[in-house]
Amino acid sequence: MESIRFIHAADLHLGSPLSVAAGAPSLLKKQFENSIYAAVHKMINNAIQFKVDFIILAGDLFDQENRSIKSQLFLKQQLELLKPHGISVYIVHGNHDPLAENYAPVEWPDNVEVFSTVPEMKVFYKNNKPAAHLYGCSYREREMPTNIAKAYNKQHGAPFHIGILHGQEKTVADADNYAPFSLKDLVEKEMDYWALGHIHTRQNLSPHICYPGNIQARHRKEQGEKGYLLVDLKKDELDISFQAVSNVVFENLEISINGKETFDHLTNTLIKQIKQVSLEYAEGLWLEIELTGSGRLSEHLESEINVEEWKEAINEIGALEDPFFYIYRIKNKTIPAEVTDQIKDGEHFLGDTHQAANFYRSNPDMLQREWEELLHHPSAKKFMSENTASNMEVIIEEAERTIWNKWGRGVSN
Ligand SMILES: [Mn+2]
Repeated sequence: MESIRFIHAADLHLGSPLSVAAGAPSLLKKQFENSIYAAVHKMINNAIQFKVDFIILAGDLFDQENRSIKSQLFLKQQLELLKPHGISVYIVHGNHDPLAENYAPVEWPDNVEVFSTVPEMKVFYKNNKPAAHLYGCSYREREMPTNIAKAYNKQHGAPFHIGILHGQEKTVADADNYAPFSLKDLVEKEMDYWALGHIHTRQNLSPHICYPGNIQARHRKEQGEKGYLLVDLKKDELDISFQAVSNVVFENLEISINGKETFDHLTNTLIKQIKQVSLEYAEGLWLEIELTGSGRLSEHLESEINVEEWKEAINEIGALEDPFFYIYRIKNKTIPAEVTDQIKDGEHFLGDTHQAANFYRSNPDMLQREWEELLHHPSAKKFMSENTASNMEVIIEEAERTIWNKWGRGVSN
């Protein structure tokens, strides 16, 4: 029976600057800096081990238009490893690594096929017979305002048809410059599979139209395990499995201090919760911890020195775990016990503060409007900054905490 097996990856972003929390130990920083290379290498080994027919790289292989020579030589050397195994590679270039840009060129080995900047078809042969038609188009410039998918024309003569596209659905904000398409455009082409790239979060637009996401997280906002898709295409059958290859994984965890009377109790709970984050492949976890709830420990968590010391102590434990974990930030969102007690006892001002904070949380527009008024206030404006949209939640938190600490203490003393 006819079948093909391939790897679909995208958005390697080789050469991406990886900035990390300033306090991280140098060993971890090094490991993180090397993480994309390690992930790509793991994928190449998998390709050989899983005996795939070919690999599709759906754009943004390199992070910058100038493509560091280091990244190019690395990728070339990796793709060469596939050659003795008869594994081909199909590449389209995206907005980060367009073809027209000026870069020091590296010649690809002959098992690599790069799609040009006009939509074209390439034939994959298996046992000397056409086994798949692949359709693709590389970006010439950083911007690709045309709907190139529309120009992919299915040509009969092979059992399987695969579209490769670095682009974004029209309905997504900022799609205009990234080969915007509608789901209908893709469905109408009647491909067996669409290998998409550009969106860094793994997602399927339909069972056979998929973004694999990027291969390794580059910062805290790219959470969870990352990797590629392993695709098995048979007649009337499609099998897709996600394969994790990212070395370093970012996660956020929320821990409640409710009912925790001591730091060792809280520490045990935290470590237990960290261990529940299951990792398929990664060597370690980079964590942001958000502390919530209310209780005695809240008061101690207000001291930055305490939090820093506690964090260091937990990180010493984390360094010895396998996979290791490293906490790069602890956010304290706990409410001091005395504040909740006072609110319970009818302390109306603290209660009102809490209500007002919740009101602004659910009506950020209102806060934005009041903020803008303050921007023009003769004496307040020098303390204000305009870039607040993404920080509204933090501003509300800080305001609430400041009021609790000043007023709450004042009343109880
Ligand atoms: Mn892109």
